[in-house]
Amino acid sequence: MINNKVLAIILGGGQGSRLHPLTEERSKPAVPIAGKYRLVDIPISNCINADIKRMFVLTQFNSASLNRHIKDTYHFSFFSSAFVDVLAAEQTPGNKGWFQGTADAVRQSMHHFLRHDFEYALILSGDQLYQMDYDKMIEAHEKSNAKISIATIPVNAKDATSFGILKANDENVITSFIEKPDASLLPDWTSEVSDEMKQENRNYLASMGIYIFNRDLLVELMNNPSTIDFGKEIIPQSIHAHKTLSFQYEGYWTDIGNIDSFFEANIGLTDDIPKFDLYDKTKRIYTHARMLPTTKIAGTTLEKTVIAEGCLIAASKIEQSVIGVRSRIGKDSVVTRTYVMGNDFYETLLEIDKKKIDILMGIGERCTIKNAILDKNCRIGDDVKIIGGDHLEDKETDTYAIKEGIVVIKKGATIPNGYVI
Ligand code: ADQ
Ligand code: ADP
Repeated sequence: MINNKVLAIILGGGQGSRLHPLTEERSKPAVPIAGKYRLVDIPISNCINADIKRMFVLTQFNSASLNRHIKDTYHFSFFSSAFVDVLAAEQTPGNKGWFQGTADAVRQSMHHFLRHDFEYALILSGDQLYQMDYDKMIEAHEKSNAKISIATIPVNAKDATSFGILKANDENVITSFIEKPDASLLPDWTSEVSDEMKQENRNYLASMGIYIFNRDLLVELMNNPSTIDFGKEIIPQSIHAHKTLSFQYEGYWTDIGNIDSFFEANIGLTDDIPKFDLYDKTKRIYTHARMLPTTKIAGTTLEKTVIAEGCLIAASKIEQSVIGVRSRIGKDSVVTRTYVMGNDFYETLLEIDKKKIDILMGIGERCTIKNAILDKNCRIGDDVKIIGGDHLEDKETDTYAIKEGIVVIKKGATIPNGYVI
């Protein structure tokens, strides 16, 4: 039965440029991950797996790829009330056309939510990789008669400064909260955690940015136009006025909001036992069903590599890499620790001939590519060397950007034969 009590609100990204240049031409929820999915598929799939089938995705701008992806992927029965709707920031006389922060995004979209019956709003972040059963959180919320619940996870001191950190009493009711505390304040913010977490030095309880709000309270809180963010204002101001529960989670969860964490999360899928399990049939991750042909590989040594459908691969070696749909990799090329997002379409032999394309989509012959992300539809010529690493300084050109040693080739960029980065 559809979870009729819950309306999900997925926060699809602010103005921030943390995932730039992957977000240069698309909104953040549309960024491709794991070779065949998009960021937004993660929270949507978690919702579907918990039978929550009414979802709004809030995003800063309407991108064609996001709308097409949602429209082509999430087909619910005509007779069901299920939907996934994208709400992009709207320009009205009263606002400048951007969501100013997470709470502001929810506030500006309240009129859309209130048209639906729901008891609880489940507010989710659109840039996290995890598989969590929201049902258990909703159950705990109901049982405790809380007005707000926050999913929490133990983290170590290094990570604690980038999250909301909280303390809870024996009944898991949150008693104090601080958003992104300075390292000097941390000694006051440790919590009692399980032995397993203690061993990993994860002594701080962090907010996962996943919230349940009772409908009436959310309406009341959104009536105050001066609050911009959940983490900075709404949560710290609410915990003393309204019963707020900590729902502790200890499974795999990672923020993939910047290039470095996005890269590591993707490459992590090539581990022997990846922390994020795409093969668990009880926690399926859904995406666009493309009906692509199988992948063809000739003469390639593959080490710890995942390859999506429809690829044509003749490389000599691919190691610790994620190769996305319709990728083409030429002879004698070596690809290491790289996320190749793949292509949106195939170039036919006729097209190649007619347009006199000299650099085909994909990776050419005799290339060496390491520590890189290749966005969709890139054209990498022959004999190209792209070698990311700590030796590289951050920089940006028309065709690529370097962030924390990772080389990101922009969507549709052409890298000429023999080019070296
Ligand atoms: P941050 O992740 O720093 O901390 P924020 O930048 O507000 O918080 O982003 C939360 C989510 O909302 C992200 O998915 C982001 O893309 C999205 N988002 C941000 N601004 C938005 C906007 N204007 N419109 C639409 N979506 C927007 C928060 C909490 C911390 C908590 C961490 C956990 O504030 O307390 O620890 O999440 O990751
Ligand atoms: P994805 O694989 O990312 O989910 P699709 O399989 O839906 O995306 O295809 C991506 C988009 O590329 C589609 O909108 C498709 O129409 C478009 N596309 C297909 N062929 C071409 C082409 N020759 N030139 C540009 N875009 C194309």
